[in-house]
Amino acid sequence: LVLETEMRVALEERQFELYYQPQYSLPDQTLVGVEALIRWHHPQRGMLHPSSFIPVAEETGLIVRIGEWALEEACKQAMEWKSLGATLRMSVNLSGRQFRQESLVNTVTKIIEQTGMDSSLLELEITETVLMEDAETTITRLADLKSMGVHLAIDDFGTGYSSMAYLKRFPVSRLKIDRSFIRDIPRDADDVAITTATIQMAHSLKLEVVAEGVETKAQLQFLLEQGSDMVQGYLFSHPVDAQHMTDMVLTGK
Ligand code: G
Ligand code: G
Ligand code: MN
Ligand code: NA
Repeated sequence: LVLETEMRVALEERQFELYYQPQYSLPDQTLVGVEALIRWHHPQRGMLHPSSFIPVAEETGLIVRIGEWALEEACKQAMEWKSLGATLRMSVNLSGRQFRQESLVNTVTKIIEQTGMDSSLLELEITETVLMEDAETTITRLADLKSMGVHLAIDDFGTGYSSMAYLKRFPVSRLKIDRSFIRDIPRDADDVAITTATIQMAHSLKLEVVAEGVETKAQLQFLLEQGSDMVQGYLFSHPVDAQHMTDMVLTGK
């Protein structure tokens, strides 16, 4: 309850901030996009990561307002980078409650209009678990979003229970392999097998693959060999604030 009140205040007093983690295409390792990741500068407790407040925001429903703020902020930032000559895709996370919100499509439309966002640069990430919860409804919701020109990605792929039949029917462009499968590559033979198979399956379904949590050169080498389309992780960069990301955008790294 305290946290809920504090989050309402945080929205009003602009205590939330977006960090950005770069994503690179393979094999060229060009900077092609960023994932927006929310942070909370709590007046007493310092910088808080989403794991400490997003679940509560989700329970109380405040995630809807926080999510609108994040989407608007991310779109503004993408357009600012575009004005500097850098056309980067902007990936924004949607939680289950946001994805199921009746008003989602209207909200996304409104924010795209207000910020002048190029909708083809916007990607919404939804976890595999959320997508599979009510898969039939998911299909129409995804189709509505796609008709706006927005791209869709399945986040944390491999941690949920995807049905291949639905994967085929979901109008998504990308699949993000959860970092738990990348962590022990190349040492863990199971993770090597799972990641190899996931990349092959995704490509058979004409989906692009983003490998998350890439921390080592050996992991990168493996992903290059297996044909992962994109990588994201500490090997390249931690999530950084807008100013730092702008510096990276301007130097192309
Ligand atoms: O930033 P990491 O460092 O701690 O992020 C942890 C989790 O928080 C991730 O699973 C991510 O999807 C989620 N997250 C980060 N930013 C947002 C956001 O703006 N909205 C939602 N709904 N989830 C977010
Ligand atoms: O669930 P989602 O994929 O949206 O969350 C991204 C989370 O992964 C963020 O918390 C981000 O800080 C974290 N992250 C990004 N790159 C790495 C990495 O290379 N290693 C680890 N351990 N975590 C990472
Ligand atoms: Mn994500
Ligand atoms: Na993820």
